Amino acid sequence: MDLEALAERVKAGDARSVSRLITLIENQDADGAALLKRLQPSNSKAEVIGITGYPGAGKSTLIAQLVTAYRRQHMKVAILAIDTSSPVSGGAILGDRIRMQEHSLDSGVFIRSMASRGQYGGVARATADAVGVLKTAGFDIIFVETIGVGQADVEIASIAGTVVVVAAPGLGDEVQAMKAGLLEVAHIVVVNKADREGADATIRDLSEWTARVVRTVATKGEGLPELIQAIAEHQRVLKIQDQHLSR
Ligand SMILES: Nc1nc2c(ncn2[C@@H]2O[C@H](COP(=O)(O)OP(=O)(O)OP(=O)(O)O)[C@@H](O)[C@H]2O)c(=O)[nH]1
Ligand SMILES: [Mg+2]
Repeated sequence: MDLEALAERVKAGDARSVSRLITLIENQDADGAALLKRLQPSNSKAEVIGITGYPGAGKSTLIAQLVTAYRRQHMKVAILAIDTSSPVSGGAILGDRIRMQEHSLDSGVFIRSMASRGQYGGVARATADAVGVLKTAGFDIIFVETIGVGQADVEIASIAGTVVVVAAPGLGDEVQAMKAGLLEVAHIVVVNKADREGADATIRDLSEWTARVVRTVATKGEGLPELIQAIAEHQRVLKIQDQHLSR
């Protein structure tokens, strides 16, 4: 394999090469590791946004909407879906699928799913490395979609600058479980499916636990401007913190 050539194509943002390198990393290939080392460090200013929450809460649908908004600002967007059953295109209603199909033809959008394969510590490692590759490839916004169960809660916090936890009404026990894990790492909590019964109660409940709760109906785009603003505000805080640290 011509590692030098692959490195150059990754740096140029070539999607197939980016995908190839991520596969090498996933397979814990020695060439992949060597290439990764060669590509670091990057002076990327990418915003890494973790979108996590229970299966079916609407994470992919929300991401599809966010991608549309960021593309309007001409940002290059990448999506890594880790162990989700519906990596962005799947599981969504027809309307979402059509919207994501648009994205899949858009060279400014890179979509990739990754399996954690249940390896202890493997999710964090491979995901962090894949994010590194995407930064090198020049993406401005990198979404990491994970199911927020078990260890993934903590791992997403080490990878993403902004962690968005997605809840939905009617989860009951699952919302209780979230309080113990996910909410501790959340910067923004989204109550999606606000068109469903019980949304107000879920919002009230979660508001007691966290400062920033955003109400959305992802399928209709409701609450999306508020979510985009909340993400931008948090990213601004991160950048100010970084400046202080680098002084
Ligand atoms: N009523 C309603 N349905 C929604 C809303 N957002 C998403 N859905 C639907 O909920 C289902 C699951 O949405 P996804 O976006 O695939 O959810 P997800 O969290 O990515 O699911 P996994 O990746 O499997 O964990 C789809 O059928 C969506 O159309 C919403 O705001 N209201
Ligand atoms: Mg999904």
